[in-house]
Amino acid sequence: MALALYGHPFSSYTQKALIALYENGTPFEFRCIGPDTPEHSAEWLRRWPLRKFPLLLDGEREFVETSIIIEYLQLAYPGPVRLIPADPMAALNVRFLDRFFDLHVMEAMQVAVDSALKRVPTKSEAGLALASERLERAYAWLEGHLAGKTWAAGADFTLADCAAAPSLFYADWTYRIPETYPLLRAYRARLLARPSVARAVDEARPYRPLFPLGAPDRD
Ligand SMILES: N[C@@H](CCC(=O)N[C@@H](CS)C(=O)NCC(=O)O)C(=O)O
Repeated sequence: MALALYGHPFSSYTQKALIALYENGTPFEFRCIGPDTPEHSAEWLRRWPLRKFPLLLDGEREFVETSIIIEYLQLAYPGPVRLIPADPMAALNVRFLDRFFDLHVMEAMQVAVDSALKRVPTKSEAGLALASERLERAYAWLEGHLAGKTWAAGADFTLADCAAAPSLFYADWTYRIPETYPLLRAYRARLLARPSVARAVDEARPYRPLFPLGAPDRD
């Protein structure tokens, strides 16, 4: 098998890449980075000493950064679901939305997680407050943006939705999407019902106790 993905099922960015692979039924081997498979951790770190996963391996060629991984999949392993539109202006919009979810949803949520794990010199309560403030701004923008859309960029499921699914999943656990944002809540529910996303969420289910803020008893 040519493709291998190094990552962890509970990791939001690993899920982003998994969703893209599942969308097109692209064959690959999953190499879990964890205590039971030190050989995978060693190989991942040898190939990417910056210590961020996932990492995609295609033969001897490696790719990191999930947006780049998904761009590569679209180029080298295109399938029925076109994750980056062919039209350059439509593609630009998808790339913008992908950045929005990574930078303003995933990273905002990460502030709370990092403070809870004591990875940054911010107390847990302050980290959660800061994350909630940033997420509230992102949610408000998304509520306006999603009017009349099925998926993040419109009618088609794209790279932006691969980024949206795990970021909104964990963001909602961190700072629940208020009922005043019904379009955003419905979009998150639509993502969860999508088979590629449902599969990634199911595979991560056994690891929920790892969520540093305490996982709620719901998806
Ligand atoms: N921008 C990167 C972010 C990757 C990332 O932050 N991955 C997390 C796992 S979800 C990670 O490697 N965390 C390990 C660490 O920060 O030590 C991407 O899109 O791939």
